[in-house]
Amino acid sequence: MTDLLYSIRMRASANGAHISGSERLVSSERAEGIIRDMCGRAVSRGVMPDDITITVDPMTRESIQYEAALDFVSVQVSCVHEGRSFAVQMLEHIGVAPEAARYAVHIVGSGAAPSGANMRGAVIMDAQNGVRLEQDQERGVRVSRFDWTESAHRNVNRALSSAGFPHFRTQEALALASKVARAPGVLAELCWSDDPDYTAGYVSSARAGYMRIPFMKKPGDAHGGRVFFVDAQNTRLDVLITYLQSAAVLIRKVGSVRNSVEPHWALEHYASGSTHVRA
Ligand code: WAQ
Ligand code: MG
Repeated sequence: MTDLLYSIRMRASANGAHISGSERLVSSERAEGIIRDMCGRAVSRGVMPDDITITVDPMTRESIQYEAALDFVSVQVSCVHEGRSFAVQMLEHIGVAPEAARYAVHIVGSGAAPSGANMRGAVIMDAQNGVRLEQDQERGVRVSRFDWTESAHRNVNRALSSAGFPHFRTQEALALASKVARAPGVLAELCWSDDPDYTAGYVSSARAGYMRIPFMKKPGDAHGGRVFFVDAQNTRLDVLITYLQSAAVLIRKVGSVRNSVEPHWALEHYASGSTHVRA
C-alpha cells in the first residue's frame, strides 16, 4: 500500500445547472475503478450533462483525521407531512430555533438557490434566526474529502443492508453527516435527496446521531438539498468552511444501526439526555 490517498471529486452539469456530484477518498489501487463509476453516475440521472469535471488530488495519510460514524436510526413516519413535522421537532430538540427549522424545510422543498434551482452544495444557516451565511447562495458549500475506510465500508454495508437500507445513497449520506456533525460550530444538519425517485432524508447531529426519515417529499419531486445549522455567534465561518471543503476525514468505526423507531420515541429518547441511541 502506498502512503497516498486520492481525493476524487465529480460534478456534472447541463446548461450551467447542477445534475450530480460525488466525492471519494480512496487508496491509489481503488482510484481507477472509482473514476469509472463516477463517469457512469454522471450520465445516469436522466439528463445528459454537457460538462463532467473530475478532479483528483493526492493526499498524504498523515493529513487524515479519523472519526466514528454517527449512530443510525430509521424513524417510522408514514407520509411527507409526518416526516417534515418530525424533522422540525427534532431540530428544535437539538437547539435550532423553530422558525429557522421551518424556513430550512421550506427552502429545501422549493429550490434553495435564488434562481429556484437546487444548489450543488449546502446552505449554512444561523440556527438562532434562520439567516443564510453561505457566500454563494446559488452554489452553496460542498463538503468533500470524506469516505469510509475499506473495512468500515464493508461493515456499514453489511449493517445497513441487513437492516433494510442497501442503497449506496444511505452509506454516502451517513459518511457525509458523520464528517459534518464534527465540524466546528455545526449544531445540526437537515438533508433530503434531489433525486425525484428517492424520497428519504435525515436530520443529524453529533448528539442525536443520524435520524433517517423515509418520506421528506413526494415521489416525482426533484427538489432537495442540505442545510447546516451553525451556532453563528461562536463560529468562525472561514474555519468551518475550510474544514467542510478541505479536511480529509475517514470514517473507520461503524455505530449502531436501528430500524423503525417511533417518532415520539426518537424525540423523547433524545430529550431524555441520552447521547446515543443504542440498539
Ligand atoms: N456537500 C454539500 N452539499 C451536498 C453535497 C456535498 N458533498 N452533496 C449533495 N449536497 C446537497 C445538494 O444540494 C444536493 O442537491 C442535495 O444535497 C442532495 O444531494 O438514509 O442522496 O446526493 O437513505 O441527492 C439522503 C439519504 C440522501 C437518506 C441524500 O443527497 C437515507 C442524497 P443528494
Ligand atoms: Mg450525492
